[in-house]
Amino acid sequence: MIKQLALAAALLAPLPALAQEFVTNGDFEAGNTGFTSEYSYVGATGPTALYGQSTYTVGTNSADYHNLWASVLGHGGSGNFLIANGVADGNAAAFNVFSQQLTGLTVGQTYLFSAWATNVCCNANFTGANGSPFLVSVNGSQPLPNSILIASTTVDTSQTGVWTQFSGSFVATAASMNLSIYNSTPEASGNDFGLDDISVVAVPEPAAWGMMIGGFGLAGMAMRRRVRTAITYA
Ligand SMILES: [Ca+2]
Ligand SMILES: [Ca+2]
Repeated sequence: MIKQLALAAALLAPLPALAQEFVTNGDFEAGNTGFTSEYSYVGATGPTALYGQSTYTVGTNSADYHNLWASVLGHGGSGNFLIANGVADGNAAAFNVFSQQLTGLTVGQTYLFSAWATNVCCNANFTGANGSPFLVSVNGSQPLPNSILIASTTVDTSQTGVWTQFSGSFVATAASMNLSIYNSTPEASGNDFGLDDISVVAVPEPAAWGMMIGGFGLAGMAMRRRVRTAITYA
């Protein structure tokens, strides 16, 4: 009976966490660490702190860094996020705003990338054009097609401060691959954005689910057999 209870408890126990996170500090709560950027980091706050194209910081409110930016908070309403003054597409010296070497990947495994983006431009004092499409590449920096394009999104001026999730999947071709997020708008002015909660997790394959379900089935049969055995000989 104790064995049966133990087996039943094991079957009822929560599944081990399938979603191992492969991105370090993707929520930026540890600050400006764990990733590299071709943008220039600015540590200080101030009304002109992020005036320069291709500058970025990790902060809690975009309005602290640019007097034309809206007051946008981190994804979920608080916390750190990456705040960037996006540069025009084609500026190869400052292309990737976020890059990180993913490690521990399994070749052939499918992974799901996702991240949240928002437009921080602008407040009512800004009268220029806007629009910040993102492209996300994996395994290499620019230019495409040397890297794998896995996701893109566009955050426009009417969506200032609205966090939008974008996602895509890729198959690992090496245990260590580069994840890069870059901005592809051709217009520098008004092209300013926030990023938060960048994530890469393995996608369970149908075969894996089948094996898991099959495993439960076998375990269930084993338990039923034990129960019958117990009844017969008790
Ligand atoms: Ca955050
Ligand atoms: Ca800009």
